[in-house]
Amino acid sequence: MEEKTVISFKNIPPVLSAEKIIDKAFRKASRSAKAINVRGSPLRKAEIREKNRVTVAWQVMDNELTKIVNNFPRLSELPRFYFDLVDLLIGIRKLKKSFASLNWARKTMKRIVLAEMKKIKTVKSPEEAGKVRRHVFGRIASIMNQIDDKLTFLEETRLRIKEIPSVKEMFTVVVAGYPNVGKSTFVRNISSAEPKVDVYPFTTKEIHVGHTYLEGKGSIQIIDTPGILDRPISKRNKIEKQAILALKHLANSIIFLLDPSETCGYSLKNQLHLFHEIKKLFKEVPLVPVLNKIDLSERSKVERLVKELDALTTISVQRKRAIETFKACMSNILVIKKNRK
Ligand SMILES: Nc1nc2c(ncn2[C@@H]2O[C@H](COP(=O)(O)OP(=O)(O)OP(=O)(O)O)[C@@H](O)[C@H]2O)c(=O)[nH]1
Ligand SMILES: [Mg+2]
Repeated sequence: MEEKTVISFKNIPPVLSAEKIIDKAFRKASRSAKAINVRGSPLRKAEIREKNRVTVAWQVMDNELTKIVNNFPRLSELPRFYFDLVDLLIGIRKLKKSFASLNWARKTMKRIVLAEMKKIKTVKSPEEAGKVRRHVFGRIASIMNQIDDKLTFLEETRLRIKEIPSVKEMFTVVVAGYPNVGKSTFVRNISSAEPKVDVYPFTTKEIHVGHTYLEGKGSIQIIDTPGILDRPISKRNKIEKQAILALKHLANSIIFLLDPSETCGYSLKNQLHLFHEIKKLFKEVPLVPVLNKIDLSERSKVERLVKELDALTTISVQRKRAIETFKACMSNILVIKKNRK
């Protein structure tokens, strides 16, 4: 499969506040009007200057709003994983509404400016021309202020989605399991990813992407996910749901980590129940159970589990040799069943 980056949200330029856009527009308009050299009566000069000032201010605002909308990736063109992730983290409906408000502001400003421009042509004195211009400025600034909350929301969105890692279109292994079972430690050990590891559950709050090279298979992508609890989807929090999205949209193969020692703070019974649920939910994707924290687990319990799950792999992620052995046989364990978009 061709290796290509599907999407990146990292380079969206900052979204300015209404106040900053208004400021920029009015300053540019003032500079532009001063720079034009007009001949004729004082009334004619005022008319041309004020018209120029209105046009420039309006165009700067219109441009800024157009740029904001265009700088965000088109929601309808987002691959499913990103679409669902943005929906989960931000809300697609709210985003669409914000873009619609920006478009509304552009249309309304245009209508106001075109109508008021006609008035400037009919003024009887330079003062009157200035008055019309100030009136237009007031109205377009008010439109901008009406969408300020949308601009703030879009800037917050930009900062949030900037953190979403780029997932490549290549063979992908998603590492999942209960919280605190050692997923991130495992991913750190087998790939280039460096997710945080800590003693408490839900240390990992979003997905992390790493890569590793496997003999015979080449470069593959490894994804660390937040822990998932064994409970109905409606009860799951946003952190757990991100793991479900990675499993649903990205996994060519799933490594399901179990902690028989239960030092993660969750019973093996619950972990196994989740394992079977995930197996049912994603039946088309090969699911590989891996037993971790063997150093802390009772031997007989581990042996029983190996038989029950047909789990070929038992590891203790801190023992480097076990990890090397695991990597060596990973190609055989991770059967490619299908490629995903
Ligand atoms: N003794 C022992 N400790 C381990 C092993 N694997 C992980 N740990 C420890 O278990 C704790 C949790 O490890 P993480 O890698 O953060 O677990 P996680 O599954 O990513 O946790 P969440 O991100 O919270 O879901 C850390 O203190 C690790 O050092 C292991 O094989 N043996
Ligand atoms: Mg983790």
